Amino acid sequence: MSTQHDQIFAQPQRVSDFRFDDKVAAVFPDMISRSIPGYAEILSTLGQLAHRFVTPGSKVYDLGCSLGAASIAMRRGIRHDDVKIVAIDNSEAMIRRAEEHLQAFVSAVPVELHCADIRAVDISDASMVVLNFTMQFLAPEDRDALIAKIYAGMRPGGLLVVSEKLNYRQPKIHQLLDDLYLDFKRGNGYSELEISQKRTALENVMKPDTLETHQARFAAAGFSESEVWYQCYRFASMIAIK
Ligand code: GEK
Repeated sequence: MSTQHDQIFAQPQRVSDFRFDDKVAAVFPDMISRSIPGYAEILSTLGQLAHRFVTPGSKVYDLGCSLGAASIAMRRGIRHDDVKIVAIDNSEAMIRRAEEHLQAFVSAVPVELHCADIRAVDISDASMVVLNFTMQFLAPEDRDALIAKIYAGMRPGGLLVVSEKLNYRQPKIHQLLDDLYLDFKRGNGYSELEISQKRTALENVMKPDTLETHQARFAAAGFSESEVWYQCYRFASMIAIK
């Protein structure tokens, strides 16, 4: 699968709100791997977690699947042939390309792709649910209901993985971890102009929560245990067990 270099914000432009359109979908693998520390490690751990948590005859959900990278990673770990992965994204450009990505890898585990809003889909009989950097794009007031719906649709003992960009409660810590994150982006070849224009584009679109908010939400939904398993600068991946 050819991957184009992300140059979307390289030239000065009148910046509008970020959208997951065709232009973004075309450069997405390059964009996400240069923008999220630990993205590759998080994906490979999703495979390990799928190996341990996905049970026979159950469903696995990849919510906000983009090009299907998490589904591809989980497929590698799943040990049962009567499992189905349901991968959902509301960007048509992403879903179209996800189809091609998934076909490029052979697997016995079927992946059903849907172009839909994750707030509107049914979740049932799930042994594993993944929100890999998706919930941050939902309106904050919709997040509690989404996690509660996921909990209700999961089998006991099932695993929820939520990876997100974070805000920190303490201002000096927040500033420091943000600065370190910007250094990470510079180190991956993004210019100051690209960094600042992308930031402006995301301002109204991506609203990070604090870790405390995430933890309280998992507990309120009924998850018996939750923890951060990966954290770097402004990013974390969390697990919650029903
Ligand atoms: C990965 N998980 O590579 N309903 C469905 N999809 C949505 C919604 C919604 N309400 N809101 C946003 N999306 C992927 C990466 S990217 C993360 C996920 C990022 C989709 C949106 O279209 C986009 O494809 C995805 O969530 C977020 O593991 O770009 O930082």
